[in-house]
Amino acid sequence: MECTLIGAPLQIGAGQLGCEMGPSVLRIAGLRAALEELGHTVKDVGNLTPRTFDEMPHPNAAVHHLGETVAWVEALSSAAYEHSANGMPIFLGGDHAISAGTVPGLARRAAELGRPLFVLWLDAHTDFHSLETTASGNLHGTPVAYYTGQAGFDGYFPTLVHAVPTENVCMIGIRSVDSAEQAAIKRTGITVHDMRVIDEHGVAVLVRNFIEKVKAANGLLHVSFDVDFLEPDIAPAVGTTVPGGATYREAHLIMEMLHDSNLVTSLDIVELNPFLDERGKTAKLLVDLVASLMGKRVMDRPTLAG
Ligand code: NNH
Ligand code: MN
Ligand code: MN
Ligand code: MN
Repeated sequence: MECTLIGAPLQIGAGQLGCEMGPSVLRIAGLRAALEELGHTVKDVGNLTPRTFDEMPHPNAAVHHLGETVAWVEALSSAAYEHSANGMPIFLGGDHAISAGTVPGLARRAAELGRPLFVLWLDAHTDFHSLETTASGNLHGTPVAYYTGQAGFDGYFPTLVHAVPTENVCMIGIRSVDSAEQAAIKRTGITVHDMRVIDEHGVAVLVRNFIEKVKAANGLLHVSFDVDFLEPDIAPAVGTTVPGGATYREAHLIMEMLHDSNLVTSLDIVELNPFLDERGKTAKLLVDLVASLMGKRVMDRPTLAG
């Protein structure tokens, strides 16, 4: 498969600086070599840069860096559309606000292909705030509300042409939800598997059910991987660690099952803050997880996920 690496060094969507270094450190940790070892061809198009922007005020005074975020969303949406024409785009974040650009660009591609886009959101958080409800004002907490077409972005974020139906979004790993998000998400078709659901059922059945749904609809599948999905002990390099995250094997199993499904067409790796890492350990784990998603396995075995 042809993989395209697209760096998106956006950091002001998060509450702490440092995600700007994410793309560089994912490259330094050996992402290209890991993919090539699996037989993929890799094209690294370098890092995106947004157009010049003016800062945009918002009635919610907590909201910050809105103008800069909007410029990135535009650049990312175009890049996602362009680089999804063939092969597999892998977006190297950057904070999670990048998904407010990547997902709409991919949704435009899906619409052109006449296929529905599905999103697997691996995260401790639901990122379902509108510009009105966010209390932190950190725009990495808003992408899902935006790309599913919820109210409260008009006149600020680019007009959304291809919203992802909420029924096509599945979240796994959730363990920190603000009350406004909780209230809003309940009114949607989003599948939210919090850690309790993982504890009770295991990740395999959750992933298998979603894979079946995507397969039945002949969908494209975008995976958005927030570092804080993982247990902080194994992945400390993120500004918003929440205890009780996915274990090493749970994360690998999800990636391995997704690989076997043959459905994944694009990927975001977001929220890596190398300033907080311990000798590159989080970055190396992320490279290993991408390798599992792209076909690395311990032993050849019959496919169970299909
Ligand atoms: N819900 C919180 C906020 O909006 C936290 C969001 N932080 C994240 N999301 N890291 O993945 O500020
Ligand atoms: Mn997130
Ligand atoms: Mn169109
Ligand atoms: Mn998160």
